[in-house]
Order: sequence, then structure tokens, then C-alpha cells
Amino acid sequence: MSIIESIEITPIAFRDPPLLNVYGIHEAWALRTIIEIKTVDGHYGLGESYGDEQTIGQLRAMVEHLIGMDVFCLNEIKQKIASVITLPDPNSGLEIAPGTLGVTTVPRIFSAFEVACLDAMGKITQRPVYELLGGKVRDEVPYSAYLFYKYESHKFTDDPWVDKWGAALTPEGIVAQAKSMIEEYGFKSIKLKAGVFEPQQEIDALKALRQAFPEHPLRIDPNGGWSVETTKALLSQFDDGLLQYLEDPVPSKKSMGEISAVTDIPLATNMCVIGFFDVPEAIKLDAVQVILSDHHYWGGLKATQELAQICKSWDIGLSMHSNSHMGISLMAMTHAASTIENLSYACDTHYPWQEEEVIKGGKIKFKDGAVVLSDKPGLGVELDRVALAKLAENYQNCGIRSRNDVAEMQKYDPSWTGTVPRF
Ligand code: GKR
Ligand code: MG
Repeated sequence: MSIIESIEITPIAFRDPPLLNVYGIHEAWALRTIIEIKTVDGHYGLGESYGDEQTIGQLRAMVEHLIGMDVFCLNEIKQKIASVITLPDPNSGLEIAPGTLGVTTVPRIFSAFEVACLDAMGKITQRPVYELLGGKVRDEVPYSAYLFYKYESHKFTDDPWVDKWGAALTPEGIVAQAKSMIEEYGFKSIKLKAGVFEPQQEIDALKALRQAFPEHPLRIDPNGGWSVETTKALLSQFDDGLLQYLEDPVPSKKSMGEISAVTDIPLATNMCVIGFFDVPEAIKLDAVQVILSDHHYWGGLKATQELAQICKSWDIGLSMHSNSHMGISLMAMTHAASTIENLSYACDTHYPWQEEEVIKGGKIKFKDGAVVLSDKPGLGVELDRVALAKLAENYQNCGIRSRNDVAEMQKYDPSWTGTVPRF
């Protein structure tokens, strides 16, 4: 037994570059929450989740119910959360961070505590989390270079900070960004966030990437920003094997099914299949050939393994999705991915876009595009309490309480609506 004595829920804010997507533009600060569970026998475990007001309120509301429970009894903790949580409107939340939708509330909240409990269990038993999940099948987890169109700097902030990446608004700009990111991190796959410019301009960028990186698998993700007609008209340009997969070209299972009926290019999603409840219809419609898992809203690391089993049974590929995050999430993703044989694509990560950290030793190092697992207990990371206090202060001062890429873009263009499909 290792009883929970206290839980700290700390919202943080860290600088985020002006990254563009179909909904608009990232604000100057990205939000997350750090969860710290302390046990009566003097151990602690860390989790990381979304930092929107709704999630913070739901996490805080759980604390009194979880104190006194055993960190090893995850099933009981899950049942407790499901029985006491107040469910919001299932459609509330901002779709671009799929985990913040009302419909994912229980898995999202459980996941945050599950990761912290697993980290505590690992620290108590002196075992890495991957061993608590059944053991690793790979020693390192590959990630992809996640490219974004972006402005050079945020226009509507008083903070003088400017990121190191520069502007990227053309195919040449995207290739230059890929070169810098791959030089620094060694990534072996590339994903382009799209839905920002006319599709042809974005496909020209993909073709330029193909020329510059002939061996790197490529993906493009317009976040449902293209219509069915537009997507169909573009498909022939992908015929020569340009894409490893096409991610969320259109916005629903039904429309993904319509595309899938006319192409052999694998379609991937982190938008229209966001929980176990979505799987039967997706299979019925043959809507997707690759699911991007995300423990933050699928219900944790063990739920990610369950999703992997479903994907194996139905011959669906499995990859991993990401939003802006810190090192605790990176290590949770890495431990889960290391245990899943059929998680065979390089995972997404926004990590290169972040400069700050909450863990001791600063940012996690990548080797040849991958994070290498160690045999350190738990997630293998420790909290840097000075850094946490600084990022918590950022949260208090930044004024942002829920991510809103649409409203941020309206500062640049008051007529902006962020409606999809856009093209
Ligand atoms: O951060 O702009 C972004 C991404 O578009 C993110 O919000 C998405 O959830 O990365 C995600 C995706 O693959 O769709
Ligand atoms: Mg996506």
C-alpha cells in the first residue's frame, strides 16, 4: 500500500512561438498543468495535462476524493473519478486540442492522475514506468520533425522574447525550418502542419521537402481544413508515394470515409477518432487507416496499450499525437510507446518549439531523432521546483486562461472566423 497524502495541481505557462494552423495562431503563452502526488511514505509522482480552466477545475475537484487512496490501485482510482466527476457539455472545449472536449473528460482527468501514480509506483519500486507496463519492446522512441508555418514574432504581446526559428511562410521557409530542426534533433520523419495557405502552396512545400530530404517519410495535417471535393482533387499529387499518411484532411469520420473510398493513401486522425467510443463507427465507415493515440485524452498509458490491441486486431496503424507540452508528458509518451510493438511510426511532438522546462536538468536530449529510455525509476525525471515556481508565476501573469487560436488570429485579422473546412 502507498497511500496518497496530498496532491498539488499547478497551472503553468511557457512561451510558445506564433505557429499557424487552420484555426488561427498560437498565443504567446501555452498552458499546461503539473500534477504532483505525494504518498504518506514520502514518495512522489508527476503527471502533466492540459492547462485550460476547465481541466484545472476538474483536476482540482478530484483531489479530495483521491486522498487516502492507494497509488497502486489504478482501477479503483478510475472508478472513483468516473463516479464523482461533473460532466460538462460534451461539445464544450476547443477542437484543436481534442483532449479538452467535454466528451473526453473522464479519460482525460484519469490519465493525468494515472501517469502521476505510475511515476510514484516506479519511484517506490525502483522500476521504470515501462516495466510497470509490461516491459519495453524498443530501447528508444523515434519522433518526427513537426513543422509549422509561422510568423517571425508575436505581434500582440509586450514580452520582448522572440523564438530562434524565424519566419516560415513559403516552401523555402519550410525547408529551412526542417533543416534547422533536423540538424538539431536528428529527426528521421517529417510532418507539416497545414490548412494555413491554399493547399497547392502547402503541397509545393511537401514536394520541396521531398527534394531536400529524399529518405524522410512525409506527412501533412490540415486539421480538417480541406473539403471532400478539394481533397479528392489533390489526391493524384500524392500518387507517387509522396506521403507516409495523410492526416485529417477533412473534418469527420463520414468525410474521411468518403476519401478513403477513393484512395490507397493511408488516412490518419487525431480529430475524428478521439476515444474508444469513436472506434466502432470509424471501422464501419473504413474512415481511417492510422489512429494517432494520445494518452492525455485516451485515458492514460494503459489505455494506449488497449488502443494498440484494438488497432492490431483491425489492422489499423498506430501513431502518436501531441499538443504543446513539457518533459513530463514527453517521458510519459516515450515510456508508453516503448512498450507497444505496433506503435511503429515516429511519434509527433511539439517539444522542439518549447524552450522552458519544469524538470531538473532542463530540456530532454534527443539522439538521432529519438528519446532513449533509461533504467531510472518512474518516468526518469525529477521536478525542478524553482522552474515550476517561475512557470506558475508566468501563468498568473500571462492573462490566458484557455487556448484560443481563433481569437488570437482575430487580433491580426478582425474578419477571421477559423471555420473549417477552409479550402
Ligand atoms: O498546435 O497548432 C497546433 C496543432 O495543430 C495541434 O493543436 C493539434 O492538436 O498537433 C495537433 C494535430 O496533430 O492535429
Ligand atoms: Mg493532427
